[in-house]
Amino acid sequence: MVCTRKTKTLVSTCVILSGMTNIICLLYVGWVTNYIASVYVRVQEPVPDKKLDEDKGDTLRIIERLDHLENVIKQHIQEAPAKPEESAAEAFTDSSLFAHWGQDLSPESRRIALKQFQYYGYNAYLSDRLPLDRPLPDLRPNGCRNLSFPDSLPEVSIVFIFVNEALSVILRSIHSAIDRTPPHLLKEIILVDDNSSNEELKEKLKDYVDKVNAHKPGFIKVVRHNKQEGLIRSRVSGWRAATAPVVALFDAHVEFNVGWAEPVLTRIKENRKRIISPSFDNIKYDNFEIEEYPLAAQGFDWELWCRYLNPPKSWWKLENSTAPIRSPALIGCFIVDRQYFQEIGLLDEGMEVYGGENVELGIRVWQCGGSVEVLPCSRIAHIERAHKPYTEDLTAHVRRNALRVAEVWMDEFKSHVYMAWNIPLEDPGIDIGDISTRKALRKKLQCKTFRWYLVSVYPEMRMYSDIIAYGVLQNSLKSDLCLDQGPDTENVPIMYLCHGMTPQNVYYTSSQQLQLGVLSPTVDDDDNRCLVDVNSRPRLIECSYAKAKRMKLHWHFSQLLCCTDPLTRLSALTFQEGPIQNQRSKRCLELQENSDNEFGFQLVLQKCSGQHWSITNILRSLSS
Ligand SMILES: *[C@@H]1O[C@H](CO)[C@@H](O)[C@H](O)[C@H]1NC(C)=O
Ligand SMILES: *[C@@H]1O[C@H](CO)[C@@H](O)[C@H](O)[C@H]1NC(C)=O
Ligand SMILES: *[C@@H]1O[C@H](CO)[C@@H](O)[C@H](O)[C@H]1NC(C)=O
Ligand SMILES: [Mn+2]
Repeated sequence: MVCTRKTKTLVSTCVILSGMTNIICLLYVGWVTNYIASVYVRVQEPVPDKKLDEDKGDTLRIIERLDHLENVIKQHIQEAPAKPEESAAEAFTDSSLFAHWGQDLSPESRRIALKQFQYYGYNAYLSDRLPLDRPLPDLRPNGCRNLSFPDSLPEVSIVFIFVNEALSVILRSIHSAIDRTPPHLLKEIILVDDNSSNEELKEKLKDYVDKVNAHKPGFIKVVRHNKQEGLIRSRVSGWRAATAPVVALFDAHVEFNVGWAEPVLTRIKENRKRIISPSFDNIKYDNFEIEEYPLAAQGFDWELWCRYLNPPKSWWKLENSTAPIRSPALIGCFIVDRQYFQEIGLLDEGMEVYGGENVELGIRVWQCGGSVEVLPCSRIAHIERAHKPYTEDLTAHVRRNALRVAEVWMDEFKSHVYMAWNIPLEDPGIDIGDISTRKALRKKLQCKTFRWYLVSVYPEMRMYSDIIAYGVLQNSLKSDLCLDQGPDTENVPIMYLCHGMTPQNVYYTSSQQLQLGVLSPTVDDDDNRCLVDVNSRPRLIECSYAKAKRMKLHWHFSQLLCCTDPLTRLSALTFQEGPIQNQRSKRCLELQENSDNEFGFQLVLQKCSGQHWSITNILRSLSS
């Protein structure tokens, strides 16, 4: 689970965690509480409110820059010379681990704590020193304590999956599950060890399990993978071992809160086609304090990273904070009727490692006649790690998994996933494996279309059916440079060495807008930014704003070669390299030599001199 909080308008600073393999970006949450899913994004201290209005005009859009930053910083880390052992002490004070914790520790303890932190992505040193049965604040909305539930509810098997998790964190997950689930409802606990190499997870964990099972034979079952299968197939392994009528699939770094089970089991008993997520709170990775999160539905962006959403309008209208929240997808931990889970096809076991399976499950359940909901009265606290054990090349796995979802479930909207990842729709050169059984499943279950899903279940998602070309934009004068949205703090596009990451994503629409940067996922996010001629200078302005203010945001790009395809007899819309010319000002977007500039060229709007641009992918043919 990597959904973390995010915001709309924001200000940020990024810090490098000394000695760590990833970065943590400090993001500031603006006026709409919103969230984003990304391993590299994490909310930290809010910055005071005043920046908001000041920066309204040329708002900083750090999120759109994260990919770029991430790369820059990774390079920085790689290039940084390895620190000699003695000077490592300095790094201790820099680490985010010690920002809110551990100031009083001895240098030796700090060294040990930091080492564990780097290994686990959370403060295992502290976890080892906290009671396994520590109390949690009851964060349920008020009405929850008042609800009554049927006497007879189905039993549940709780599955915890892990790889190289700190033993104390696993044990606290187990303890909280046992302590806060009514005993007659908890049939068993299943531990799935995805081939951990960590020694303490062998003998010590076994001792603990044996001790519990001495009192309750068979109560804790352990499933060990003799090769690493990834989180997706680990969940399915856990499900296979489960015997109760309902199965709860969780990470092993959680703490169950009071009364979590009854609302869930009631909803599933009423209708077995409901897949339920609890509401999540955060266990801070540094000091293990519980941070209350606002109620949220769970969705995704067009790269299919999960993200938290505001609950839908229909939910607010009920004015009942205990009512279930309809959710387009799942974050990854959920509770499901054991047999129904099989009937709808478990998880896509053709996916690798991590990511996308939760989105796929949500889409599939909705399209195939079930539903997904988040329950406000069922709360689980979960550690959002500073970094994950499955990090190696995580993005490549998420992308591959996302393409499987796109190909099987998204019909004509699959283009959106390719566009968001900025890869060609035809022959992208990514092996997504065999999807025939998933396609057969969709057919067998007679599932609805993705358009139905977008309209009925996820109306917040933005549609981009008007995009006709996308990719990076290169100029004939110097083809190793690409149009780029430029420094975070500015709305001035630049030419930069081509790296093809989000800040260089270009989208050209049938209404002749040129959009730059990340594809805005939902209507609650900032709009995309459009290239605009502002007083003869190229600028990036939110498209809806530019349109409302009647700014010069329409660009004629290249020739449309309209000809009839002899085979299909359709008029095909094709692009040739060509100039990019503003419709109203008639000025062209061009490069001008400028030796002051880092790469020798500067982006200008000027009288057209015949420079040509090319964009990587052409998307649509228009039927005649
Ligand atoms: C439910 O809570 C309200 C206050 O929020 C209280 O007045 C009422 O008595 C409670 N009902 C029950 C059945 O406990
Ligand atoms: C992990 O996998 C290796 C082989 O890849 C195997 O030898 C080892 O026993 C496995 N460890 C566990 C705990 O299953
Ligand atoms: C609020 O929602 C809960 C849970 O669905 C339900 O049991 C309760 O009746 C609702 N209360 C009102 C006043 O509608
Ligand atoms: Mn997790």
